[in-house]
Amino acid sequence: MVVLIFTVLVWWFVAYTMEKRSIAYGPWNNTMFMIGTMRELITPEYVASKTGPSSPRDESAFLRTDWKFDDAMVKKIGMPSSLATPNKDGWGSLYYIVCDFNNDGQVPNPELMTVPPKPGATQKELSTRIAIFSAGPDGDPATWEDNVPTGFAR
Ligand SMILES: [Ca+2]
Repeated sequence: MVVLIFTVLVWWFVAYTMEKRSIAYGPWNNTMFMIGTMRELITPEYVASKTGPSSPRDESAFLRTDWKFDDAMVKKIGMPSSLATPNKDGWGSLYYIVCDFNNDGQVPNPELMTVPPKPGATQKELSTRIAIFSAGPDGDPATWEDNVPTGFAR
């Protein structure tokens, strides 16, 4: 009987702390994971195929993930029961994406594209084909301290 009560108490405590943790860290961790896999799997060509031929191929403008990902890509990106999805971050906002559409292996640094830019940011170009970030819990891309990631330049 004592063992049973003890087991129930331990179970309750573990369930309680796990729930608290998932509330506190869920959106962050889910968003970080999602951005990590999307950065690996999504290419500018994929983005172009989703946004359609009439959409401008402008590297210096933010794209938002308001297109429909095909099921195969959603499956690849994966992460069942995540708060964050390939379309929206853990706080329900679309991601910000910058793509290397002219295929020179560089994109403008998103830190300089927000209004105002990230304080102290100077690096104009990043050596990558795609940059993805979340505006964080405040939903404002210009407040970099809560963005995921919090910056791009090294
Ligand atoms: Ca922000």
